[in-house]
Amino acid sequence: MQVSLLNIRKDFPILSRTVRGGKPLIYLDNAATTQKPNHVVDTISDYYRNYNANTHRAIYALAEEATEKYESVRDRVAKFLNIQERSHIIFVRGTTEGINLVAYAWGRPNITKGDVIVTTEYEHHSNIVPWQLLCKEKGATLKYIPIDEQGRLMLDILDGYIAEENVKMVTFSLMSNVLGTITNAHAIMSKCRKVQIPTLIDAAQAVPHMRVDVSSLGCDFFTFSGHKMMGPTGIGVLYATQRMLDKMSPFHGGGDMIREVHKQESTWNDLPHKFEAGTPNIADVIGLGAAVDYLERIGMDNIRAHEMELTSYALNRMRQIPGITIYGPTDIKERGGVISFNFADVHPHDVAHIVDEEGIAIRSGHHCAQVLMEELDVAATSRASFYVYNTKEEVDALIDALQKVARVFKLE
Ligand code: 7TS
Repeated sequence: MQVSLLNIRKDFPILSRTVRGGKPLIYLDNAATTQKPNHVVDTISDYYRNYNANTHRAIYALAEEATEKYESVRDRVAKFLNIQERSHIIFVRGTTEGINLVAYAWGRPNITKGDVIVTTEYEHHSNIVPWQLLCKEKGATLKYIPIDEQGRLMLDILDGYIAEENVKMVTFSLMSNVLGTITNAHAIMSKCRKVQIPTLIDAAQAVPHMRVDVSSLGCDFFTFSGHKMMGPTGIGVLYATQRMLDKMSPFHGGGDMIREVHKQESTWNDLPHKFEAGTPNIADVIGLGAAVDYLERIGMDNIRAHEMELTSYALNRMRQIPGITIYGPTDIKERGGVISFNFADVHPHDVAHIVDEEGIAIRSGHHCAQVLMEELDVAATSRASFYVYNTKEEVDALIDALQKVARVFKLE
């Protein structure tokens, strides 16, 4: 890797702290949220300290500066993801709000009784529950693309759904937050494009870890969260195409999203403001811009290369541990830096607890993917997830801790 890992780690003071009586923190829960570099934290505090003002309203200097900085993030996000039209980028609270916005503002006017919405068995709850709510209200049906034994989508099933002709939306995550599977998005997109089915991509786990080109994907909706890519919490992005935006009603009503308001009716502001009601999350949009700049400086291809190296090293070592079951694809090219695993009958919380005693943060639970847990026939898994600031030495420490789990529970 060309980028110096040591230099990157220096940008994250939290990575030098200790926990549990002096153990160096080893943070391996990056699929839940990532740590923030100084550049992001400083950029946010610079806004509050030096040019705090509301956006899009006043003409004084401070307000102009805040508006300009806020709007410049739209341009940087557009460039980062190769999106042609900046006004198609809507700032939302995160992936969850992005999907809910689509299910509400697009779904309610466009879905009717008998329609079918297709999602996948490895979705996060945020790409299942909003569609369940919509289907229940409209009398539509939610169908699932199943996974094979390596946790990859069985796309021939999608062909069968599409052949039935009433599919009105296909939605999927670009990378599973549990299995790490990278979805073959181009294959899904080409199936859907042929018959003009709208598509939504949940890119919460993909945008932080690899180069993503939204124009080449050609999806109708695309959403992700800032906090999983070194940015602040409470901010994310929803991108939508013009053909979808034309068919959408407002999501929230209030200030900034209107052109004119009269006693009985109102007209709507231009895009994207029509979908950004109220005072936006100005500081965190600006913080997201700083995260994009930081990631671009490291280079998305370098991040992906580092995570592939780390994940393949971790997988090879983990496979030697007695009693372990590892989920997801075996080919490193088909997976990101997320490894879910179980130890025979040991509860994942016990695993996470033993690992935590060594200062290592991993997650245990259903990971907001209970449909997937049912398919795997488990209640929960343990999960380690990496980012560009993690090291081989940290993986070694994880392996030592997992070997301790095997010893404690006398696994062969
Ligand atoms: N989609 C995927 C694929 C996710 O992994 C997550 C969060 C979300 C959507 C929701 O994102 P939010 O920012 O709106 O909350 N995933 C996880 C996780 O794996 N552990 O904690 C949160």
